[in-house]
Amino acid sequence: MAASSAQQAESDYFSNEPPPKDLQANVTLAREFISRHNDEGRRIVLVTSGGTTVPLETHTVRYIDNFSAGTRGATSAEYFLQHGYAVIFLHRQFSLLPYSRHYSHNTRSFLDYMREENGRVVVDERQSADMLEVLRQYTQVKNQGRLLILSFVTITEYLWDLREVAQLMRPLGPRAMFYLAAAVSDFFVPRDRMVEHKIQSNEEFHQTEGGDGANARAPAARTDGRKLVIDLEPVPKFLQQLVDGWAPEGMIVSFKLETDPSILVRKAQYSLNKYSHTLVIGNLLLTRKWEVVFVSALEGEKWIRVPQHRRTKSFSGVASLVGSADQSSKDDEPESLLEIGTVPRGEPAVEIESLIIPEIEQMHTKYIEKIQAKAKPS
Ligand code: 9Z3
Repeated sequence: MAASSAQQAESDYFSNEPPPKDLQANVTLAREFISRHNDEGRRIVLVTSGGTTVPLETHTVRYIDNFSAGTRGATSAEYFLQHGYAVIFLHRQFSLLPYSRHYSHNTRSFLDYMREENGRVVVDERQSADMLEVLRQYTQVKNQGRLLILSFVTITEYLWDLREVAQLMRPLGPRAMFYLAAAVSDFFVPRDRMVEHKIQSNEEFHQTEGGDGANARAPAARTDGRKLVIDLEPVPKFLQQLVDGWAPEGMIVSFKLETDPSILVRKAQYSLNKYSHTLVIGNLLLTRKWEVVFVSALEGEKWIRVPQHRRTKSFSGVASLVGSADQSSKDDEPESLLEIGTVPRGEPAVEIESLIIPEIEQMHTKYIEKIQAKAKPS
């Protein structure tokens, strides 16, 4: 898309879609966080995580959602923190969080990690060593003020937050990184095509009007007889604006999710060519926990895989802060694909993010050197 039409799409979108209520509070927190870490010369990564919703009504009862539980984002954030980054964690409200993800298991309550002893709550001995390790890392990060947690729910909230935070990160130049792991909706209901009240299934109570009275366009989600008809519009492609306008010197890592293996690399390559950013990480829905493909101008196509015998779902150790490789409550893989219990004793399971983040850190170092070299007068 030409720069001017991307700009036009941006200005149309943000003038039609109202900002989230907590935008100013988020901006205030982010501004302080960014300026403190910038003064200390630290690298900052914005990690986006979890899925965006697409509300169908202004007073939202129904919405469209996606599968993402935020495992990739929350796990990656921990490894970035381990590598010294300051992390802004922009996540879907109630999706997984760094550190606490180890204890928000889909089949286990956090209360299962505790027991009563002489009228007091204590951590079960079998969990204690692992939990101490997680707690130490969490406490250190917290004391150093290196993790800022912000949240969104809808696609519009996500885009407003992304734009504001990216613009605040501009002064960091190449020390800023964007790691866009959130599963972002490609389609949405524009505000002027959204019905105000709950869509009625009972024909006797059908609404007759759309959003803005006489000038209203046909509502995007409406009933037609007894059917619910939803016709969504495309979300403008904001990667272009991020690359060119919001934080042009930052390193940008986007994710491409597919379900058809035969098109994954092509789609990742297409995205890289289109937006000319640093890296696209391709992953498939069913194998995303143990293989991804890096597609970049620097290194072409490069697969990263967890070795077969180090993949597991059930491992709960934290020797390398691994936790369970899958804590998603919305996951959809058949269990058999996850090779439960295949990790032999003494060989802790490996989370793929523990392989991804060091690679990206190295790319970031090269990226910073390249931008700094360009900026030096010859
Ligand atoms: C990803 O591909 C993430 O890796 C996952 C992580 C969403 C698969 P989980 O939360 O899953 O760990 O269960 N994110 C996709 C980001 C996205 O929506 N990309 C757009 C696309 O694929 C382009 S920017 O078209």
